[in-house]
Amino acid sequence: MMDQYLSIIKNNDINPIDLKTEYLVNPLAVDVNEPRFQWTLVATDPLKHNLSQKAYQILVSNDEQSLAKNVGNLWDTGKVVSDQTNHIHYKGKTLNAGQRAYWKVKVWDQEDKESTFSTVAYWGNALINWTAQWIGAPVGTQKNALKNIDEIDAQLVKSKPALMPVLYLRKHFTCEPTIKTAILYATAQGAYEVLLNGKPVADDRMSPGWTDYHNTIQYQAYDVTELLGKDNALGVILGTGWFSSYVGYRHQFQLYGSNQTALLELHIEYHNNEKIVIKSDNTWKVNTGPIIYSDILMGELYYQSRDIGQWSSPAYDDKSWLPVIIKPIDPKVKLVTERSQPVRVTQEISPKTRREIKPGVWVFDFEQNMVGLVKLHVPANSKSTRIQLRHAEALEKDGNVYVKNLRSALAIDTYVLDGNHTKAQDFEPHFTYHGFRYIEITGFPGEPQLTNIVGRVVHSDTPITGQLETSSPLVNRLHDNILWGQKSNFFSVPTDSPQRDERLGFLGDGEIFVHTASYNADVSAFFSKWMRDVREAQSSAGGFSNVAPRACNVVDGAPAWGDAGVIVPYTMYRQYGDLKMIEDNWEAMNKWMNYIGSQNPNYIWTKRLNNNYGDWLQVNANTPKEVLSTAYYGYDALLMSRLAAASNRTEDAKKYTELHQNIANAFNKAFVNSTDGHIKGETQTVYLLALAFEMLPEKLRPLAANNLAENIKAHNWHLTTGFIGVGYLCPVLTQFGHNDVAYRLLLQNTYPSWGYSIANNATTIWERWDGWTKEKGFQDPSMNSFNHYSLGSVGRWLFQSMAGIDTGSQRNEVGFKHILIRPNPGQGLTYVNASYKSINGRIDSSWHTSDKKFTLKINIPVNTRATVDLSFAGKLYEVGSGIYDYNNCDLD
Ligand code: RAM
Repeated sequence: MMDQYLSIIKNNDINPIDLKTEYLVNPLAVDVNEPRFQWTLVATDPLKHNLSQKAYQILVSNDEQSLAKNVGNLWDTGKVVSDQTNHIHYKGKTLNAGQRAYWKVKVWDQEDKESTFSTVAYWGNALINWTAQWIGAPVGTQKNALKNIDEIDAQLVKSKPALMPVLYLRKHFTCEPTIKTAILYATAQGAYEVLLNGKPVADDRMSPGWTDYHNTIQYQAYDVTELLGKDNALGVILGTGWFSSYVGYRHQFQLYGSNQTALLELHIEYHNNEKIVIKSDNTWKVNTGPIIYSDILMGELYYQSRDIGQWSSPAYDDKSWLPVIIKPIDPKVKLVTERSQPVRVTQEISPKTRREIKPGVWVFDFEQNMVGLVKLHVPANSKSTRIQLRHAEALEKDGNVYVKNLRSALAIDTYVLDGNHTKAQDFEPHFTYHGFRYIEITGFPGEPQLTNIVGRVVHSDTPITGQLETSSPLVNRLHDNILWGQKSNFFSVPTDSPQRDERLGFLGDGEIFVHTASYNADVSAFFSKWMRDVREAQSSAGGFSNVAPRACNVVDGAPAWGDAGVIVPYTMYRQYGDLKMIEDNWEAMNKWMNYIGSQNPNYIWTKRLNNNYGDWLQVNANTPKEVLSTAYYGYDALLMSRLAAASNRTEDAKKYTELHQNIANAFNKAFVNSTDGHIKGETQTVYLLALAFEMLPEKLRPLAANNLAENIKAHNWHLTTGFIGVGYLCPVLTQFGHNDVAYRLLLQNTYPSWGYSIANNATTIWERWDGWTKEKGFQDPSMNSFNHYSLGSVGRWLFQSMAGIDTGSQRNEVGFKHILIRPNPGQGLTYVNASYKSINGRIDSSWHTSDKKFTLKINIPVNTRATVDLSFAGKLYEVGSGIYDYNNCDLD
């Protein structure tokens, strides 16, 4: 039997793995029509070349048993001759609400040899008709729980009305022991965690995630089959979350409402196919407990004396609890399935050093700026005490934590212990998160040791896809810092900062970083979710917003900010081959184009500039705002023409190509010297945008590129770009013949440069080039985040141009189906090892140089082809899958 199995494996060349549905691994609730399937292929023998998929067969069944017998009772595609491995739409029988479907795939290789079937994947259909009711606490319950707290806490909650006790909701119920499946659907106006019989049903945090709760609320689905018994209790911990915490800046709170509520339906199916539903309704009970508040920006306050014991176990006596209040579902608010990976703890970091800076005040250093929370381990028999943790990104000169740049975010977690515990205990906050590298602890019983705390890294759990290592410690640290910036700020939405009061989904930051983000991690689902937020935030006139969800900063989007509405879908199409992205956003993108076009008939974008930020946070190099805005308008038109062509909108493709041309003509006339290619403003950014966005006639491009290089030289090989120009800096220099200048900037370590922050111990990307300087110390704390990803948008160049891993960007070459390997070695680096797990499989590219010779080793995934462009050595190859070596190519 075993031999036979092995011979099947050996007999064919490729096997499908990593099955996903709508970009996710086994999502339990999906509400798109015709969800899309994907897999990747691996070679049985990694040394073989030119392997591809000739055909596939997908089977979908409503139960695992049928599928095990190779019966697809919902869909059997039969053998489909196609090399497609992703974005394959389900076209089988319609699923019922909540129904689960199992699927697997087998493939035929280039010689028509058949693989075995893959392992089984599944997805659950959305819960279409909710019948539960929102449940919460009677008026006054939370206020009452604020009585009799310590004076210091009473003062705080008085001055900050959004600080509200967390609610505990519970329901006791019984069921038969013959359970086949049990799926819990849950959400909240607030943030929630569910326990079933005392055990958490999942490890996600801050669910249901951030959306514009006025219009759309995500719900989660959890398989709780294993947790159910005969006698059960469901328990919900319900905090304020984005719904009613302090959110954004200017002390804003309760943006969506002041009363937190939860909504749940537990669908249980017995083996005899009978179904019961336990749902949130007026039979539930509610109480407050030990968490006095848990606020996104302010932190958590915990009173152990108010512990309510095993409150979510079935046997718990809830006689003293209050009946809940109920609220019907508002049909105007859409309940949608969670579109992306949830926020989770992804890593734990121990502090590296500790110092007692004053008697009883300890500062711990994690040596890594991060996002998340601290778990505190308190030894047994500790006396009653009040332990306070303050979070900070930096230290003052005297060793105290520097918290001024947090603005009004307190970022303090406090545990008031009752001293009655003979066992050691762990504490961590629930519905808050902090951006920090340092912790200040006061009130710890005895001397806190390094082992008493651990940093837990929390963010949207997008799978890491990029690996990069080079001969330069500076570049390695830069890559790490960029990745940390991404992890720290991809928190349900792509935020600008994780530590101060703000943490908003700025579109400008998103558009400039999205390409880099897509190399570092699989952000296909994450940006699918965010584009829904972006569309929802679009004004009726067609203006994309400055931030999405549109909260706190409610104006329409500025140039380079609003344009994210076009640039993000384009980047998703380019990186993942996602045509649905185009369909989902086409109308909104068109509206945006008309929003600009209708008021700027001369093609120079001077009206509807909104908060025009220009090249935000540049270094003494003000890019004229109309040059920047018009260049972006031109770029939008260019991308729209490509998206139209990709989606067979021939007329639109023509229209937008013409529009791009008209804008470019107007741009040249208004801003460009047609003999020497000088551009109004004379900043690095004006050249970068004009070149990157194809605004200049061919003959002016080399001249403009020289002007750019001259400008950099005149700044003694330093950049002067802000958030916007920086994204195009290295890519444009490399593309237009100044790769050497790109490397000079990359490896620069005096101000302003990436290296300067690294020389000053940065472990994340700073918001400003001068966040801290030797001469001036900290920048103005009113806007000085040390964990912002925008200036890290050079990350894509590290993969795309330095390591040379890119997708062919012609039509049908998107999504790394046809790969472009085009490494650009440069002075100062002797080797680069990189890999990228694309939607079409993992690509490796490693090169090293010695004695003016260049050696490259690549691995091209099954079912793709690559152009290997070593133009600098006069070489060009077309290859299929497999490992290839190109040894000792001449560098000069
Ligand atoms: C600040 C931040 C943010 C940026 C806006 C314009 O709030 O730097 O990242 O997008 O300004």
